[in-house]
Amino acid sequence: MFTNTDRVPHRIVMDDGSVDFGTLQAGASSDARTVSGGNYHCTLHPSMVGNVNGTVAPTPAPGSGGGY
Ligand SMILES: [Cu+2]
Repeated sequence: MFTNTDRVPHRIVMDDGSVDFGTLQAGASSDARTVSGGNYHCTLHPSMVGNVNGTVAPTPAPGSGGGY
């Protein structure tokens, strides 16, 4: 899910075209979508790019002993 905290609309699309989050107006949030990971860009601002690594949350290695 993306939330647009900017003052202008953005439209996030996965580079492979698998998911289009649609145009998000300022302050709007997209629907929650499942993505397999990869790069994305903003179709309205092609220089805006990013990456989704597909990892939901980091998990400590078993037995690492670091803990919290
Ligand atoms: Cu944009």
